[in-house]
Amino acid sequence: MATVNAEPYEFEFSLGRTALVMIDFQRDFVYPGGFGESLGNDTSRLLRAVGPAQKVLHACRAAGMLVIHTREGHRPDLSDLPRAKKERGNAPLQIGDKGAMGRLLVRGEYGHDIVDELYPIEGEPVVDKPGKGAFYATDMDTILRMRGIEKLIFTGVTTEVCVTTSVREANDRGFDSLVLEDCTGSYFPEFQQAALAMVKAQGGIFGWVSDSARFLAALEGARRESSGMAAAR
Ligand code: C5J
Repeated sequence: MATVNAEPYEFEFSLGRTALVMIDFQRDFVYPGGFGESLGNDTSRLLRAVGPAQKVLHACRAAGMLVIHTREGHRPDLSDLPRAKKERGNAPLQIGDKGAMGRLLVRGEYGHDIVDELYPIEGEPVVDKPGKGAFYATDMDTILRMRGIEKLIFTGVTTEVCVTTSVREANDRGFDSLVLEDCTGSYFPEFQQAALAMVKAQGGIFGWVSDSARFLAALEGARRESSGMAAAR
């Protein structure tokens, strides 16, 4: 068992029952020329989360934890894109229109895919989702339950939209969620703070919040403990 120093109190997890969830680290959100920028956002605020998330990703892979990635996007014929989502924002470019990295938020396009630094490797499930939440209209819940997962470590973008929508969905399905603050990003600093405050309010009404340094320290402790136990056998 590993214990992470977190708010509102310590978060305990075991390697075999915990998954790292990487929400929507797609070029369309993180880089200029994608969907995020088409809505008038400064993408550099999201790029800051990539370095810390990469450290966590490598450590979780080394520890043998399940890593699961999500991507927000739509079928090329846009048959799964609700009118309300397409028209919302009244922006000059809409989902499905051609941008600098291909058609915005369309599966198979360069911009829709995950940034190189965090690219999935063989065996890591990638969940394509048409909505904000990782569980809506996806097989996320099935994949987690088939592996006996009970606890989720959340990273990703954007904090107040797809990350915390997924945390709320996970909460209602009985999972415990820990959000790593510096591995998440928002285009709006005030929303970053507010979204994380909401997760941990009222004794952790949706989950826990910590950061990459505190999580990595706990993971290292768990790894040392399990290799010590293996050596003693
Ligand atoms: C948004 C997301 N912000 N992944 N998507 O539209 O947070």
